[in-house]
Amino acid sequence: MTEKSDKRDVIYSQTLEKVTDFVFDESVVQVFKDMIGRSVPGYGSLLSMMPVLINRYVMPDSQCYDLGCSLGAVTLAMRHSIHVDGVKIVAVDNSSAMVEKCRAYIENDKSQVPVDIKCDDIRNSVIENASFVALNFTLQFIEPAERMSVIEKIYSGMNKNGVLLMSEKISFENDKEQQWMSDLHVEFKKANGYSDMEISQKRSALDNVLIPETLEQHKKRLKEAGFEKVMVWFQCFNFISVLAIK
Ligand code: GEK
Repeated sequence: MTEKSDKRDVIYSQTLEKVTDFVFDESVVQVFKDMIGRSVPGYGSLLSMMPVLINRYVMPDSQCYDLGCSLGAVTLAMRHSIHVDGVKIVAVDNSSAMVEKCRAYIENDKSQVPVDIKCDDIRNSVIENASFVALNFTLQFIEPAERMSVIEKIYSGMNKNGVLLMSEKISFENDKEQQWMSDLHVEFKKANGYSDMEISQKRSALDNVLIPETLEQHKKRLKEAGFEKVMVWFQCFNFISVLAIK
């Protein structure tokens, strides 16, 4: 499907008088696929592994959640990789523009696995009978003080042996590591055609919106919430993904 949402991201390509906080509005929806692919190192590789993870961990007669679903990339991977009976997918995003476009993609998709797409804040979502929950680059947009209650709620709505897949941009305690990894992230964006000005304006827009934590902070929170095992399964520069097993 070639459409509005497949446009190239030029949102920060002109000098802005004032850079305002980043929001997931209609203008972002239109370029989102391009934006996330050119901005998040490893996003495509990570998504390409979803079928393996979903096929391995989703249990029959359970629910799968895609929290912060955007245009439904993970939801679609779930739909195409679930080979057990009685599974429903719940996809949640609090951007109405994202949800509207996500609905269109899901309606166009042939799979019969039921999907309930909700325009809601994941802080309000009810999680129940979950065997697989994806927080793919979403927790980073929640106020740090509110992250624990989101993780605790997910944990208590999951079945025994259920899996939380959580991907995040991270920071590093070691200053040199922090510098190297953010330099590599900038190199990645430049290699993908973003100018220095675009990179710098986008950074300012995300400053108060995307708040990265260290891997240690994430692991500690997940363990405190009750997850038995927390494993990093993917890393590309300052972007990681973990599996947390109940
Ligand atoms: C993907 N998972 O393509 N409640 C619900 N949604 C939220 C909230 C919230 N409190 N805060 C942010 N969002 C996707 C990519 S993008 C990551 C996820 C990125 C939503 C927000 O509207 C956006 O759609 C998504 O989380 C984050 O695999 O852009 O870096």
